[in-house]
Amino acid sequence: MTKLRNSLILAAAAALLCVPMSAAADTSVKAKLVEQNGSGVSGTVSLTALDNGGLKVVIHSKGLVPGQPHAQHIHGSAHGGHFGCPTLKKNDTDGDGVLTNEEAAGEYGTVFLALTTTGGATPQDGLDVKRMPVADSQGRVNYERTFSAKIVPDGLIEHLSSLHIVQHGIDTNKNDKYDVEALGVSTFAESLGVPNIPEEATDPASCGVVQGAGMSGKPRGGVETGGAPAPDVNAPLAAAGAALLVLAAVFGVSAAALRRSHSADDGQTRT
Ligand SMILES: [Cu+2]
Repeated sequence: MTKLRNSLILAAAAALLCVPMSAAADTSVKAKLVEQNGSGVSGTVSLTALDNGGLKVVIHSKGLVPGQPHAQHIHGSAHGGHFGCPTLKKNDTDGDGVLTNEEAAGEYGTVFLALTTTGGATPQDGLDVKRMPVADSQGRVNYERTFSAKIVPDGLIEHLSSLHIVQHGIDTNKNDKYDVEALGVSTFAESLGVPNIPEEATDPASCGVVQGAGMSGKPRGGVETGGAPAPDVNAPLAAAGAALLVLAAVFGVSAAALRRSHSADDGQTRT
């Protein structure tokens, strides 16, 4: 009896503190974006679960590649798996000093919600760079969108405190664009049958873990984080194929140029 009453009191207290165990009131969590791949990107994210089932996402970030689209996603899992942000030390499995999307995905998990500017927001929309924010001439992205309850995937609100946000797109050779001369082609895109996408376009540029009130008492690098990725990690990759075609179309404008530089550059291309 006492136990039951205690949990009721805890539940009430949690509700008052806006811990996301109830959808009865707007709940806000924040994340701080930190650079990946030495991109110099930083920023803040706030995620607000609205009482109508929607989700408001606000991102302010800087240090991105000016004038370039940056694919951005909420990563995480409907099972509440605690994926975290990758590090070079832990996740650069080929030791080349650059974290590819494949190397990082084991850490940050699947695309849960694609942070597009309009339209759909499924993993399939995840690389549709035409609907991703473009950094301004100073490399800033200020993004705000409220996703309706219909768009927000099942399980996301429930796991609001164990999500993270990833922005993609880096410029390692500092020429203000994504090009294959820098890191070669994206093997991630290639594995989905889409050649000639610069790896720079898909490599992670920033990552931020939600600092949710509901997680404050728990260690962030729990058992789930340290373990193997959940079996569904690779499932959305196939689904991302369609979006990658869009990505290819966007970069297809200069496909001839890409091919030229690629073949001229074979000695330096990463393998
Ligand atoms: Cu992502």
